[in-house]
Amino acid sequence: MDENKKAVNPSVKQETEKTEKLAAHTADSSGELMTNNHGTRINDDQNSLKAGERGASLLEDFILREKITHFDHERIPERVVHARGSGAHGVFKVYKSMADVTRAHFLSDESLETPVFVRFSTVAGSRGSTDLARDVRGFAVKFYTQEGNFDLVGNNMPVFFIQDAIKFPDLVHAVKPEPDNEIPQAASAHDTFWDFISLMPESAHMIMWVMSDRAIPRSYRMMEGFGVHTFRFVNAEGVSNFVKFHWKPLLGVHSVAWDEAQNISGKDPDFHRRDLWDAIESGNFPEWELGVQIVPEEDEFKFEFDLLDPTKIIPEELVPVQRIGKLTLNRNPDNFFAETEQAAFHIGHVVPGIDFTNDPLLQGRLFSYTDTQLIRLGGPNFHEIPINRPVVPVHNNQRDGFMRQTINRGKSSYNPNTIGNGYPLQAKASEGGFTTYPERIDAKKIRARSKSFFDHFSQAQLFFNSQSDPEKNHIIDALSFELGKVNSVEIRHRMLGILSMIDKSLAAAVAFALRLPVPQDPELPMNHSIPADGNPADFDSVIFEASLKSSAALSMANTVKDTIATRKIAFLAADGVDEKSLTKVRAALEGAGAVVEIIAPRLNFIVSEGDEQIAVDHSFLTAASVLYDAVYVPGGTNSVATIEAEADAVHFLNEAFKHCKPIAADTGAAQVLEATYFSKKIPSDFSDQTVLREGIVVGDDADSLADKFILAISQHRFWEREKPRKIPA
Ligand code: HDE
Repeated sequence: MDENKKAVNPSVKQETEKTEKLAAHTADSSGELMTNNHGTRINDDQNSLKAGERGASLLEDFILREKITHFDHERIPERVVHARGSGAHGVFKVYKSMADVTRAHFLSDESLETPVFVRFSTVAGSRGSTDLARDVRGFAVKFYTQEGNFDLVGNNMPVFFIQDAIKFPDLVHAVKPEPDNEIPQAASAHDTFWDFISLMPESAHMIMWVMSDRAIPRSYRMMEGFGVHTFRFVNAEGVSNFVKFHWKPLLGVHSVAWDEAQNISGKDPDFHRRDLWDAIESGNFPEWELGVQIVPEEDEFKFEFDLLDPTKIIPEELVPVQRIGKLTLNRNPDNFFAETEQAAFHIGHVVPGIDFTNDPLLQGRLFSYTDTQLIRLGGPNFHEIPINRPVVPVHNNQRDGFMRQTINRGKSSYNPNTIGNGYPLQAKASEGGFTTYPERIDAKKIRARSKSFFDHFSQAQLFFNSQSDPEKNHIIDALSFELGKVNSVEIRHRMLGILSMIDKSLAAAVAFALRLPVPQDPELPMNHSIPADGNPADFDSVIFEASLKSSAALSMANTVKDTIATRKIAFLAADGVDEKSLTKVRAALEGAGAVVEIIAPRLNFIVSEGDEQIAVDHSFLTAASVLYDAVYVPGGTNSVATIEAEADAVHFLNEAFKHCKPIAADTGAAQVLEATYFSKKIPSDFSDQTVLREGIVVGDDADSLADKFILAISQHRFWEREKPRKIPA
C-alpha cells in the first residue's frame, strides 16, 4: 500500500470544490427538533388526528397527509438500462500537460485537481438486482472542471454489440427479461437475447468480451474502463487528433469464477457495492490511470478497421496507450438517492478541447441521455440537482419548468437584448467558448451501413486468440451455459454458426456441450439488420483476417499481480487456536494491505490456547468462502479438531479450492485439508497432480508460511486447478 493511503484518516471525509458545494444542500438532523416540510415543529409523530380515541381519522390532519403523500412519491423510474449502480466521489489529476493535443483546461496542468463523481453499474438488471450478473459494467465519470462538466460515460469493455444507435432499443428489448413473464432478471441467458445476437453478426466481437470473465469482475476497483467510441481532442490551434479513452485499475484486472458469481448473488447480492463502499471507508482509495490512444487526423484510414466502428478496438500494439493522469475515489456519498440515483450522465457533456466523431452509435447517444433524464428525473431542470451542478456558474436564458431552483433576476430572458445590457454575453473561443471542430462533410443523405463496417469477425478472433487457456475455457463454459439456457434449438444452432466464424475449436467445444453438430462451412451468417430494399452500400459481407494475431492487453492474465492490497482473507478458527501463528500471519497479511476476518463456529469471540480472547467477525452461518479471496487454517489442537469436525468449515475449504483460491494451513492443521474432498478425491488418473497443489501452502514456520501465502494471494487464482474439472462444493 502506498504511504499516502496509510496517512489518510478515513473518518475525515475528503473534500473537493464539488463536495464543499454539495455541503450547502446537505442536511444533518443531529441535535435538531422534528418539523414538517414547511418548518412547523411536530409534537406527535406516532398518532394521526382522530375523532375520539377509536374514531375515524380526520382529513384535516395536514401532518399525516404531508408525510404519506411524500412517501407515495418517493420512487422515480429506474434507469432504462444501467439501473443497478454504485457511486463515489473523488479527484482526477493529470500527470503532465496535454496542451499539445487538447485545449481542455483540466488536462493542461498537473497542479490541478478536478473533482469527479463516478457511477459503476450493471446494464440489464433492475435497481435491486444482483451485482454479480454476467453483464457489461458501466463506468461513468463526471469531471467537474473549471470549464463545465465533462462526462466520460463508458463501459468496462471497449466495444459494443451494435454499430448504429437505431438498433439499441432492439438490443435492450432482447436482453431485458422477456415481456410476457418478466423472466429472467439480470441475465442474458435466455431465448430473446440469443435470438437477436444470432441474427446480428456485428455483435460477434462484443459477445467474446461479454462471455469472458470480464463480465464477472472481482470488484469495481479491479476492472478497466473504456470510452468505447473514438472521440476527438482539439488543441488551441484547432488541430484535431482522434482519441480513445481507457481507465487502467492500479490493482490489476481480476474476476471471480462463474460458479462463485452465482453463489455470491445469493450470499451477498450487494457484493460490489459493499466492496466499493468498504474500501473507501477504510481509506483504501480505488485508483485508475487515464489512458489515451491518440491517432493523428491524417492516419484516419491507415487501419484495417474503421475508427468510427464501435465494434472495433485499436490494438495497443498499433497505438500504445499513454497513461496521462490518475483518478482516485476517496469519499462515499452521503445519500444514495440524492447523489448516486439522481446523477445524470450525458456523453454530450463536453468541454472545449474534446469533441465527437461521426460514429453512428455515439451520434445516437448524443440524443438519448438528456431525453432519458426528462422522464427519469421529471423535467428539464435536472441539471440543478446538486450532484449534477457544475462547480462553475451557469448563465443562459433558459427559464422555468418543473422544480426550477434558480431565481433568475431581471426582465430579459432572451438574446439579443438591451434591457439586460446584452447579458449573458456569448463567450469568445479565447474566453473558453465551445467551438465545434469544423469537420468537412460533403455527402448525400442516405440510410446505409458503410462497407468499412462489414468485417465482424477479425477482432472477435483476435480477442479469443489473445486469451490464456483458462480464459478460453471460461468463454466456452459461459457460452455453453448461456446457450444451454436457450430453449430454441434453432437459435443454439445459429449461434454455433456464428461461433464457427470466430474459431472452429470454440464452436466445436460449445457444440459438444450442447450435443449439436457444428455447422460445416456455414454460410456467412446473414445480417438481418439491413433495410427492406437492401443496403445501398451493397451487402457483400467481408471475411477478413486481421494482420495482428494476438494482443497481450486483451488477456486479464497479463495484468498487475504484485499486490494483495484490500484482498479479503478468511481465518477459520475455534477455541484452542494457536494465537502465535494466527497473530503472526494476520500481521503479515494486514501489513501487506489485506483485510483479515476470523470465522468461527459461533460469533463474538474465541479463546486461544494461551487463554486470550480473539474477536470473531463472522460465524459459519453468516460467512461463505465465495466472499473471500483466500483462506487460512491456523494450528492449535482443539481448534483444529473443531474445524475438522465442522461440516461448514470443510465445505468452506472445498469451495475455496474449487474456485481456485489460495489456501494455507499450519502443519498442525494439515489434517483439516485432509478432510476435504479435494484431498481425497482428486482423480488419480489426472497426470499433473502438482498443478492441483499450486496455491496451497502448508508449513510450521509462520513467517515463511505468510510470505508464501502472500505471493499466492497476489496471483489471484490458480485456474489450472480446473483442469480435472467437476469438483463439487
Ligand atoms: Fe448508454 N444509456 N446508451 N451506453 N449508458 C444510458 O442514460 C444509450 C452505450 C452507459 O451511471 C441511459 O441516464 C443509447 C454505450 C452507461 O447513470 C440511456 C446507446 C456505452 C450508462 C442510454 C447507448 C454506454 C448508460 C439510461 C446506443 C459505453 C449509465 C439511463 C446508441 C460507451 C450512466 C441514463 C449512469 C445509460 C442510452 C450505448 C454507457 C437510455 C441510446 C456504447 C455507463 O440514455
